[in-house]
Amino acid sequence: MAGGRGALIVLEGMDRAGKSTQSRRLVQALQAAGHRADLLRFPERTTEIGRLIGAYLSRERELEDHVVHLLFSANRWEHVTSMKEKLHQGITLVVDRYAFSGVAFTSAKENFCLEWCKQPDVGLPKPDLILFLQLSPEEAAARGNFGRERYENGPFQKKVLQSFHHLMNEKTLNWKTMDASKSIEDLHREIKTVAEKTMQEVKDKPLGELWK
Ligand code: T5A
Ligand code: NA
Repeated sequence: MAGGRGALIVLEGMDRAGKSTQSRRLVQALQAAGHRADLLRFPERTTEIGRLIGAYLSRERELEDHVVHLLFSANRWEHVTSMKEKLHQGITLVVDRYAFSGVAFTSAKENFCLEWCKQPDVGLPKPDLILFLQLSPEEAAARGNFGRERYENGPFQKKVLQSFHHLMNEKTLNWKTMDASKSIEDLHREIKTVAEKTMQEVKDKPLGELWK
């Protein structure tokens, strides 16, 4: 393919770290610089599965913990065909949360191990870059709207952070930790620089499979 494939770039981090803000800014900046880039987010709440997840998160409905975990994973799998098509057409995908959130949140619950949590997402397109937006729970709580949805409480968030640290120790994945306490603009500039470098590096490399 002439221009090569697009990069799969994931933003992860604690709630309120600025993942959605930075994902949007990155896609806009890449497009403005003449790159082809699209924004994705998980959960993608517009599908049937996504609406069920949305109702669970807003506490409109209860679901058994294993069921919710598998639904979050299914919500990623239902987008895999279109993700692969876009990447192979040379479109870079910026993804607001991915399988790492899935594993970190469920494994923070009682009686869930990391290995069980990873299985449903094994084989998803493997990110070329995972940016972990780091922010202390105190700084996160000081940002808007914290505490309305399920999972948005301090003790649970601390367990989620521990799970993320376990996942970040895996050297087969390209994690980069970013200081999310910086201003939106400063953080954006840093993210754009690493993203463009990754896009250049992976364009002639095959797309990998996650945790395989
Ligand atoms: N989940 C998710 C699972 O359990 N399993 C899964 O598989 C997946 C994918 C929903 C929940 O689902 C869980 C994790 C979550 O609990 P969501 O819809 O992504 O996930 O959550 P949201 O509530 O939409 O987003 P977050 O709380 O994670 O926030 P963001 O996206 O990190 O932060 P953002 O950009 O919305 O910013 C938050 C606020 O801070 C300000 C913004 O203006 C905004 O007001 N802000 C800054 N302020 C100062 N300095 C900066 N640098 C700032 N950047 C942003
Ligand atoms: Na978000």
